[in-house]
Amino acid sequence: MPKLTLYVAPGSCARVPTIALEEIGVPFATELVRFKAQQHKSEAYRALNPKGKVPVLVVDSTPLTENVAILSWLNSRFPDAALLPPVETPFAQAQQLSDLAFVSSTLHPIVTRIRVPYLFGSTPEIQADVREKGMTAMQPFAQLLEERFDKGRWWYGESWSIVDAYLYWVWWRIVGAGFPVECFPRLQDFAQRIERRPSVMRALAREADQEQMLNDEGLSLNLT
Ligand SMILES: N[C@@H](CCC(=O)N[C@@H](CS)C(=O)NCC(=O)O)C(=O)O
Repeated sequence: MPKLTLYVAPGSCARVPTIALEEIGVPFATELVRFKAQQHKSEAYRALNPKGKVPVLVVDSTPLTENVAILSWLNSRFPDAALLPPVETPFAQAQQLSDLAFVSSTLHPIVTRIRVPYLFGSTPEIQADVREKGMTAMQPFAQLLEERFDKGRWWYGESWSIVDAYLYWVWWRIVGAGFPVECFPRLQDFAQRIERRPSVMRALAREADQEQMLNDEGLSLNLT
């Protein structure tokens, strides 16, 4: 069994591989990255991930970055956990990669504009505009998800997958920013349903502990 260490920050997208690891049930350690102390920009952290972001999964002593890569590797290394529904062909595998990439490359950057608009503009006016444009850009995708969850419980119908975990994190981040939840009842149901999944509950409990640790150190960012 490889030694697994996941670098995390509470409220961040590191929640997704945390859920994946909880779902697999393999032993793993977490390392808390203190954003407020700029730990992710330190030389030591950049040696692990030159992009200065979480998550990083260290497998034995080798780091793997990017959610899509981490989730894909976990899925192929631990097939019994069925993080993605089993597929027969390379094309079907590419379709699953497309689904993960949709969340990572299309939705996640919109979340960033909504939640951290100061990365994209230096005046309050520009930041408000970036945030507003992010909210507008998210609308058709939320509608797409609403329709998808009208047809099935999860992204792949009856089969829960790690795509759901990633979508859940996106939803949780935008709801915390005032996205109009009331327009998307299926998505709300979906979020409540996934929050009852034991792996998700364990991942959220880990985050609560990490948040407590940051609070005690005066380094909480209070991400909701
Ligand atoms: N494409 C990367 C995105 C990672 C990312 O944006 N991580 C955020 C947290 S959700 C981060 O580390 N932000 C800190 C920063 O940019 O300063 C992935 O999927 O792993």
